Amino acid sequence: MPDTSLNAETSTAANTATDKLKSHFRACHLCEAICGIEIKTKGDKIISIRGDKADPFSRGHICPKATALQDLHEDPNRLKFPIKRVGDTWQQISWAEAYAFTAEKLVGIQDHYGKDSIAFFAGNPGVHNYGTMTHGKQLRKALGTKMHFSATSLDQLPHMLVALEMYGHQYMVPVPDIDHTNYMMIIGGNPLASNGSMMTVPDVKKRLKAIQERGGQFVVIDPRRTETAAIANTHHFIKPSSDAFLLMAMIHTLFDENLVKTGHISEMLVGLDDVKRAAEPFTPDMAAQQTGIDADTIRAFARDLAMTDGAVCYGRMGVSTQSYGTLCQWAIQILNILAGNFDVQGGAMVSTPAFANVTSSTSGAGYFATWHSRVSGLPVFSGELPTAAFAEEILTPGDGQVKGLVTIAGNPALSAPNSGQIDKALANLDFMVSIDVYINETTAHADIILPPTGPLEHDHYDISFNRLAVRNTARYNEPVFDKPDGTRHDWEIMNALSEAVAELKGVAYKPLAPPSELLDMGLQHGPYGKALGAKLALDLAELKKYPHGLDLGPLKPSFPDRLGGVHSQIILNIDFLMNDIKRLQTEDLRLEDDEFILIGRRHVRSNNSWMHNSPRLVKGPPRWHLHMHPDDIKNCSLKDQGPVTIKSRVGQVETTVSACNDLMLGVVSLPHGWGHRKKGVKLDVAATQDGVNCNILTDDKAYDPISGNAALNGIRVKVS
Ligand SMILES: Nc1nc2c(c(=O)[nH]1)N[C@H]1C(S)=C(S)[C@@H](COP(=O)(O)OP(=O)(O)OC[C@H]3O[C@@H](n4cnc5c(=O)[nH]c(N)nc54)[C@H](O)[C@@H]3O)O[C@H]1N2
Ligand SMILES: Nc1nc2c(c(=O)[nH]1)N[C@H]1C(S)=C(S)[C@@H](COP(=O)(O)OP(=O)(O)OC[C@H]3O[C@@H](n4cnc5c(=O)[nH]c(N)nc54)[C@H](O)[C@@H]3O)O[C@H]1N2
Ligand code: SF4
Ligand SMILES: [Mo]
Repeated sequence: MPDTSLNAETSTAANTATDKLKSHFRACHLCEAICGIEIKTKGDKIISIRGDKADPFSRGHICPKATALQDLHEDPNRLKFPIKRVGDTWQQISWAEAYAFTAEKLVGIQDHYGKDSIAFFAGNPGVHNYGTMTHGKQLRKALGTKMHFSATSLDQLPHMLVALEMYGHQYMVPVPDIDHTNYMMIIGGNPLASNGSMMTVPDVKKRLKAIQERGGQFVVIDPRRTETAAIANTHHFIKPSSDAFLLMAMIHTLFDENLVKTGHISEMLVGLDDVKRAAEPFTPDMAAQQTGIDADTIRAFARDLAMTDGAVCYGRMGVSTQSYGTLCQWAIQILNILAGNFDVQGGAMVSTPAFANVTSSTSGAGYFATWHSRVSGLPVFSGELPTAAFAEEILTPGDGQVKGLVTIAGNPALSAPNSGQIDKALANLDFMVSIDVYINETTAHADIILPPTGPLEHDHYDISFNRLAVRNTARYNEPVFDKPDGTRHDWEIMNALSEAVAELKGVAYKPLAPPSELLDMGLQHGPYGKALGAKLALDLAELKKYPHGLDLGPLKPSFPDRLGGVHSQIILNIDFLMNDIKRLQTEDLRLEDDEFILIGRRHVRSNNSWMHNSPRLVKGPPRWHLHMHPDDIKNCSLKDQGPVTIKSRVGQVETTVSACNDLMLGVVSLPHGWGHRKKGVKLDVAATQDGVNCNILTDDKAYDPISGNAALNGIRVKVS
């Protein structure tokens, strides 16, 4: 059992009685919506957390997770100092000892087994933490390993791969111009629960309703009548994993009914005829049989997209993390392009952020399939392998087997497919270090945990999400609290560990400047920057004058200027996707009589696997039940609110089933991120919750074969 004296008091010794009430403005970093918040403090205490009405982007909107920042900040389970495993207990050690020990272990394993015997797993919160964004690669570079995995391949890899192949840069991802669109099609996304993804859109409900108020409409296509579907103009059930048929049939219809109009980007397009030929077999009638959406409706979708002034098609997790993830994301781009909705107001546009703006000649464009994983031959994407291959690379003996692991802000034991196998793999390592704030299902396997400061103890700028925002904005926020004595930021840990590794290897290491200095440079050289003579003359000092955030205006058309250099065209007929269309033609989605299809589910009071230790978020009715249509419950002789066993090819779980009219017949839904009662986990509040880990059921062999992205949705299960 972990030693409970780990978190020696680190209070900044404030006397709250005499301290003044202070207001701090910052962005909530918990999800992609980056809402502005106002945190009132007295000394080292948080008094209140509210929406920041003066934030021009979020306009005061927050969700229940924002106030949970206080729980996170005050959480007695949150680690502050390094701990090292000693038998079955943890011992607090100094940072110096922690760095030396970790570097020695990592380099020792490499000396024995080779450079690539050390792997990395980087999780989602790293993208929400700008110190991890700027410094995350340092340690990997210092170790020189090519074995890197992340949540990208459990998520948005298809978006990035399509952006790379079509537009020439992995980060050139168009976002819906939601504030000006008159028709929005949402496929496999539930922004009312997720608050938007690959589309930074605070206050999404109001923004969706505004489409309707200006006479437009939005439609939702989802196997579940979601919270978003409930307020949409229309909702259409779709059979899970059949979306590619729908999208191809819509492309077919655009050609068939002469609705293709490519406007100002016509001259940039390569391969239009190939796309037309590829879509030919996918008639609306054929797609209707596969999807369950009737042919006339499919034709009407295509017409609405092409004939509405300012329309956009947007697809998210439901169509990314399934077996046709890349094909779906490609088809969505194609639809927006062919229907005249690409790079136009109200359509899909690439943002122009103040920091890390992307053109096709921006460095870090990315690369794909230049080498493949050792065991299953899955393709590399921009320096990382699909997480579907993570466990087998640890468990399969032979040259190149992974023996040591570094996790950074990730919880693959709950978030990656076939968790049973992941668990085995983590237990099989010679050494594991986690840069993380909790002893959770993953880090409980570590030999050493190096906890960074909490979010309110460091400054903040959203690198990724400003880039995906539906309006150009920038916001820098100072830390709310001073860093407690003796604690370290993520980026400081990364620098120090890299230095320790370099020293052991006998090479020089120059620590990377603090994130704020890198940000300052980037802002100066960005599109609004001082260095480029822009009117705003932006640098960090200037940006600090806008504590509520700086509004940089609506999205604007930016092609062809954004293209150039090696990638001056938009490639439509990507070879491997043209081939994947042939796979689709022979796809058989039929189920056996007693089979169900498992999909996921998100809830606004939960956030992947790591916020269930917040008392205020987990209160209320349980959110981890299996949802199932009442007729299916009856047919399976189950009882509403009764026990249920769910079985897949790789695993089995027992949980509680709830009748839910919002699900399509034959589809069951279980959220991910639950199941915190494992031995060794130190999450006292989360442990009071009964949920099970749904990734015991998801299959490491179920992935999109193009990208290797995990198919977390559309898993065949039996229910009893
Ligand atoms: N079945 C199923 N599985 C899924 C999904 C699904 O829809 N269905 N969704 C997938 C998706 S989209 C994602 S993004 C992944 C997420 O999966 P992961 O990224 O693996 O997991 P998280 O639950 O986000 O866990 C984040 C970890 O970061 C730690 N942490 C939090 N803040 C910080 C910080 O500031 N610094 C550091 N160093 N650590 C921090 C937390 O303690 C926790 O251990 O899950 C995927 N898994
Ligand atoms: N509250 C909260 N917010 C979050 C998160 C969270 O865990 N909680 N996680 C964050 C992260 S990491 C991400 S990546 C985003 C995800 O953001 P979203 O993608 O908006 O979130 P999901 O709720 O996973 O939405 C996926 C939808 O796809 C549907 N679906 C499943 N299978 C299929 C299919 O085959 N076809 C179609 N058409 N639909 C399908 C599901 O029913 C679901 O409604 O949310 C982010 N925001
Ligand atoms: S929607 Fe909620 S979790 Fe997301 S940024 Fe806003 S307040 Fe934070
Ligand atoms: Mo995600």
